[in-house]
Amino acid sequence: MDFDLVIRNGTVATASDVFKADVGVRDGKVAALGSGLAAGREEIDAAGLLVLPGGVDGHVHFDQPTGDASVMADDFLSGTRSAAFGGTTTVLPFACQQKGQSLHAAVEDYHRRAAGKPVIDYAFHLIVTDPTEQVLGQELPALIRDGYTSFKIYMTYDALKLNDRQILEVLDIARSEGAMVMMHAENADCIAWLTERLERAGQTAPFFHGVSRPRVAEREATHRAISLAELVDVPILIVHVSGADAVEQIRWAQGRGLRIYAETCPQYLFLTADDLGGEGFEGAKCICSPPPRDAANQQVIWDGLTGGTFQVFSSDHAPFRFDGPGGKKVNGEKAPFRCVPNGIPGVETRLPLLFSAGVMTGRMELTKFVELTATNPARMYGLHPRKGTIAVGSDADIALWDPARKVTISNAILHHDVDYTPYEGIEVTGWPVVTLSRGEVVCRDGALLAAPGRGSFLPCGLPAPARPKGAPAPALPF
Ligand code: DUC
Ligand code: ZN
Ligand code: ZN
Ligand code: ZN
Repeated sequence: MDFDLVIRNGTVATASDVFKADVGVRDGKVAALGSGLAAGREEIDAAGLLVLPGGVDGHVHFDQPTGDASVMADDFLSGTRSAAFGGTTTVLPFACQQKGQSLHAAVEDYHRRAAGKPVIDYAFHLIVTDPTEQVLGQELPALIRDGYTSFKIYMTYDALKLNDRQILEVLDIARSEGAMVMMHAENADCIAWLTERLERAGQTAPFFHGVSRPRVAEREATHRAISLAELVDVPILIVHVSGADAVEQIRWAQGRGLRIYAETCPQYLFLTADDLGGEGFEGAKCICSPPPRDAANQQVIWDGLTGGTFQVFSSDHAPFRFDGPGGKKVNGEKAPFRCVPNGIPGVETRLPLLFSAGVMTGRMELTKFVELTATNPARMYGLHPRKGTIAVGSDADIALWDPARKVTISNAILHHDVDYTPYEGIEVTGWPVVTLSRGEVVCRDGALLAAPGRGSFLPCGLPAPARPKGAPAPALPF
């Protein structure tokens, strides 16, 4: 038997095993794992390298209209290019419904935005902002059946948020259709009340963004989200968890046997509230929601990652330039924090940061790294085992990592269209040197080898983790 490609002499890691093996690829899929595989038309010598499943970034924003003068810096080309250079081979950006818009119109809009651009495979999460009878009764069930099997809902932001009654209605649809719900859990009224008080006191610099969104506002909404999900009897995934208080609620729910899943992101491990308080307007570079907390909360997030509270580690890449058009300064350098575009880039640095500070320090097992960054996101969103693992039959989405390579992160080496990185100057050990998507080399040693548009749209299956607790198990595949 021969192969299109054989990756030889590397150390393969999955979410459960680390082993020496050659990987044989045929027709874009992993066709064999073993030693002494027959020749491939192409061969890559991976001696000294780790052969990891390409990362699955389950939370990114590309080319998402904001509803004001701000403009996202990355589209589906620059965003997926940046992802690929960071060792990620699948992304799940959002297709956001605008109030008054049909869900179908939103989905079609985002497919147009993506057309001809992605260099790696992608699927969409929906964002449901306007759960009309039509949306709940027809559009959402139809889209779930068409492979849009996860959606996000917001408890804050006037343009996006649902009230508790609406949340119950959409959770009920998720339950009956088997979709995964992602929850943005922050209490909108607490934030609005604090923001007005801060503004009256003239406390509008970027630093006060963090003050306006305290952990208690996240804790309350997290608890409420859990309670609503318990009432409906449906699993949910709490996204971008920032600190100890929300973690405590999630552990409480998990300890009671509820299927409550959780995601966290690099900003909650590598940034603190102090980063919002830099010279002048510098802190705007780190404005995101929920905001970064402090060192003690970073430790709680680390413990939650290694200890099983969190299932997924995503970037929440929400790219705005600092100086450029539509960016952080779109309303001027004196703009109150409320008027600063909300979000930070990180799709390319997600994996190297966690690998270096987690795996290379001994804090996190390599298998855990793969589980959090590739396998579990694929499972949560109905893409496993096609994506997120290295197994016979899976897509040959693979990143070759040099675990010895030392890199100082700087924006000059990144491939997004943002003009800064919040992680400037951080030194990491370990870097992805070759990224393959369905057996094709997308990037190698700093060069992009893939044509825009080669990435495929992925309809998602119904995620097994979204099944309610008492639901019957699906039939075994044999
Ligand atoms: N939530 C996100 O998921 N991303 C950017 C901003 C936000 O509030
Ligand atoms: Zn349509
Ligand atoms: Zn959010
Ligand atoms: Zn996000």
